[in-house]
Amino acid sequence: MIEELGDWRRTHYSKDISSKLDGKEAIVFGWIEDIRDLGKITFYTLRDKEGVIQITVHKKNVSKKLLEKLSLIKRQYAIGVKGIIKANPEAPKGVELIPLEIKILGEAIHPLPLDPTGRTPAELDTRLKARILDLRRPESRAIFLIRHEVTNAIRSFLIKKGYIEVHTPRIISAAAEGGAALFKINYFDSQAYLAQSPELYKEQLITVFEKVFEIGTFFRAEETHTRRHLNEFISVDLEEAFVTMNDVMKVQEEMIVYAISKVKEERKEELEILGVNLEIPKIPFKRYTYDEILKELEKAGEKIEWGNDISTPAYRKLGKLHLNEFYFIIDWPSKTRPFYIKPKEDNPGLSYAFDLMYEWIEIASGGSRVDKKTVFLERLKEQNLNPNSFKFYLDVFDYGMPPHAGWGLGLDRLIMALLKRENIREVVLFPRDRFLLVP
Ligand code: AMO
Repeated sequence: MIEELGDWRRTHYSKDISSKLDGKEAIVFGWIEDIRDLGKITFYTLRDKEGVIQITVHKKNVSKKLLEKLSLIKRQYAIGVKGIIKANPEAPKGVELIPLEIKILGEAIHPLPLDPTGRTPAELDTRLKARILDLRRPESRAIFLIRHEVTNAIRSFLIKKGYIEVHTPRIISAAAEGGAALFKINYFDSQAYLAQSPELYKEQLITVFEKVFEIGTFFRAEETHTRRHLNEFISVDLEEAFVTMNDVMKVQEEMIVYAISKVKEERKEELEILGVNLEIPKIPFKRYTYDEILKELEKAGEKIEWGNDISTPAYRKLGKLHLNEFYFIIDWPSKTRPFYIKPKEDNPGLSYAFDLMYEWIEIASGGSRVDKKTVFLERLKEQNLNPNSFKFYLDVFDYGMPPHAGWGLGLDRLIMALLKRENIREVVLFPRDRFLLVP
C-alpha cells in the first residue's frame, strides 16, 4: 500500500530535531533502519541524509488505524512521519518524535539481499551486487561524503588559484596514452575511441586560457584485474602555460594538503565511522629521482634494469619503505614515458616527468611537455605512432605553443589512499572492471 506524497513536505532533517523543539510539530522523511518492538512500545530508527531520529510509538496512545499502518512497516521502507517532537533524556540525542500520522512511500522486499546496517558483514563482491543497499551502510556513506568533500576542495582550490574548469571530449579519434588500452566505439560510419585522458586537449587549451583543469571520467580498456585499476575512473587534470614541472608539482602538493585539511574540518564524524586518523602531510613532499628509487629497491632485494618501468612487486616493496608518505619520483627515463613528455635538453634519455606516490600506489603523473614540433615528431616516431593521427595537435605548434606543464591525478586512487581502503572499488559508487558492468 504505497501512498502519494500529496502536500506533505519536510519541515526538519533529523539533525535539526533537538530537545529545544519540544512540543513542536514536524514532518520527517527517510528510510526505516531499525525496528525494536518491546511490547507496549516500539522504536523505529528513521534515517535521512543527515542522520537518524527515533520514532517512538506508545501503542496504547495510538489510534487503531495508525497502529495497523505501523504494523506493515519493515526495515528500509521509505516513509514520511508527521508527529510531535518530544524531549526525552533516555532517547538517543535526548529527543524523539511521537507520530500522529505516517505515509508509506516506498516498500522494501524481505529478506533484503544485504543488511544495510552493516551488522551482518558481507564480502565486497556481494556488496557491489546490491550496491545501493550497501551505500546505505554508514561506512559506505562516509566514504562518499568524504569523496564529495575532497572533490569540492580540489575544485575550489584550483579555481581560487586562477585555473579555468574545462570539459574536453570523451569521443576521440586517436590515442593519447598508448594504443593498447583504448575502447573502440562505432561512430556513425567511422571508428572512434573513448578518451583515456584529456591530454592533448588540455595542452591545446593552455594556448588560450593558460591555466586549465578538468575533473572527469576517462576510460582504459586495460584487461588487468587489480585492486587499483578500473576501466572507468575519475581524473583530475591540470595544465598550465609558461611554467615547468616543478611549478605544477607545487600546486599538486598544496592542493592535496588543502583537501585533507578540509576533510579534517568538515567530516570528523565520517572519519570516525571509518576509523581513519587523517594526518596533514608536510610540504614539500619528498622528491626522489628514478635512479635513487632503483638504488633503494636494489638494497631491498628488488633489482630493476635501468630504463624499465617499476614492477608491481617493486612498488609493493617501496610502499613498505615509505609508509604513510606522499612522495614524488622524478627524472624518469624518456622511453618509459608518453610521447608528450619533454626529454631533458642536455640528456634526452631522461625526461621531465614525475609520479606522485602514496606508499605503493601511484596517485598522479605529469611533467613538462614537449613544446617544439620537431621534438614532438621525433617522440611520435620513437613510439611508432603515426603523425597523421595527431595532425589536429601538431597544427597547434604553428599557432604559438608556449612551454607548459601539467598532471593527471586519479581521484579514486587519492580517496583510496587517504581512507586506507585496500580496493579501489570501495571508493567508487558503481565501479567498472572487466567483470563488472552491472549495476
Ligand atoms: P596516467 O596514465 O598516469 O597519466 O594517469 C594519471 C592517473 O590516473 C589514474 N589512473 C587510474 N586510476 C584507476 N584505474 C585506472 N585504470 C587508471 N589509470 C590511470 C592514476 C594515474 O596516476 N595524461 C597523463 C597525465 C598527465 O601527464 O597530465 C595520464 O593520463 O592515479
